[in-house]
Order: sequence, then C-alpha cells, then structure tokens
Amino acid sequence: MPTKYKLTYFNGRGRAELSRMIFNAAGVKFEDDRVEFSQWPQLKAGTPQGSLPVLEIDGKKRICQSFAVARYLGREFKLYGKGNSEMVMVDQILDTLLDMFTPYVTIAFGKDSEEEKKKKFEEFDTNTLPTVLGNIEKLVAETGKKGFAVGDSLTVADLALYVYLENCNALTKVPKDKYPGIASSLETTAKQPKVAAYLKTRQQTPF
Ligand SMILES: N[C@@H](CCC(=O)N[C@@H](CS)C(=O)NCC(=O)O)C(=O)O
Repeated sequence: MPTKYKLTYFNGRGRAELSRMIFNAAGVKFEDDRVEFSQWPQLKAGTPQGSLPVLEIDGKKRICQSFAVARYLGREFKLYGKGNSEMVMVDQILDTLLDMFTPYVTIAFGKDSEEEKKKKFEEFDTNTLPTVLGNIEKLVAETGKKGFAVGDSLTVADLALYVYLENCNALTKVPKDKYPGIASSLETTAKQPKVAAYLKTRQQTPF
C-alpha cells in the first residue's frame, strides 16, 4: 500500500506551498487539506504545536514545522541532493531564505498602518532582499550546475527559491545579470514538466 500523506494548512501558499511543490515535483499523491480560519480555533489545540502546517502520515505520525516537513519529504523523495555535501548546500539555501521570509511576514502581517508597511517593504526591497539574494547567489555559484541551484538535478533548494521568492513578492526582482545562478534556477524549476503542470492548475490565493 502506498504511504498516505495529508498536509493540513490554511487556504494559502504560505508555509505549506514548498511541501505541496515537493509532492508535485515528485509526482506523489497527497491530500491537500485546507482549513478555513473559522475552523482554526477548534483545531488548534489538537495540533502538535498549535500551528500549521502539519503533515500526517498513514493517519498516525504527525510532523509539524514547515521546514522540517519539507526536509523530510525532500529526503523521502530523493530531492535533497546527492550526499552530505550537497544536502548541506540545500540546507544553507533554505535557512538563508528564512532570513528574508521572516522579516517579510513580520511586515505583511504586522499591525503597522498601510503607509508604514509601504515604507518597510521599500526598505525590504532595498536592503534585505539584495543581501539574501547575494548570499544565495554565492552558494549557487559553488555547486549549481545545468541551471540547478545545487548539483545537476532538481532539489528542494530550487523549489524553495521559487516558492519563497514568490511568497516575498520577489519572483520578478531577480535580474539575470546580477543573480545568474538564482535566475537560472527559477527558470529551470518552472520548466520542469510536473512543476509546470502544478503551477498552471494550482489554486490561486493572494498569499
Ligand atoms: N515555525 C512554524 C511557524 C508556524 C506558523 O506560525 N504557522 C501559522 C500559519 S503561517 C499558524 O499556524 N498560525 C495560526 C496560529 O498560530 O494560531 C513553521 O514553520 O511551521
């Protein structure tokens, strides 16, 4: 019997989209369980850490923390690099993306006025984004080949670059002359047949 996966999250890309992309890139079926905000107060206490996403495996084992879930799936489906030296490159790219996503979420979901948020997003685009892209570009230059971020085949690093740049409204803010490795990874990832099919048919949500 194939393993039964259920991924529970809200109806948005957010912190679950990387795992959804991994399932789709690997061609592995899963239940894409999306809960309404109105259901959440009743469900919260029953989750391992009071937060989503949660991955349930065969109706028993439950895993929380979005990056732990993505890493688990990436390793299960052989999308996490070949050997420890590629795996640590994938890890570094994922953790560097958090250096960008964490401040972005703080602005987007913070209590500032719209005017204040606009200023903070400008500051994000001027400082945070180029710093993170510069750091990731150096990592990609170390081991990326054939348009992939790490090694010579698709990994969770490529999928995470696509998902988290999209989440930070930055997919179009990666000029090829400045960040050739990242720009190539984004292009190569979107062209993978299973990923392309998913991107075409997935639910469209604002976040
Ligand atoms: N570090 C956690 C953060 C999880 C998290 O904050 N999830 C949010 C949605 S993006 C949530 O569950 N919010 C509802 C709540 O905290 O009650 C992860 O990456 O999974």
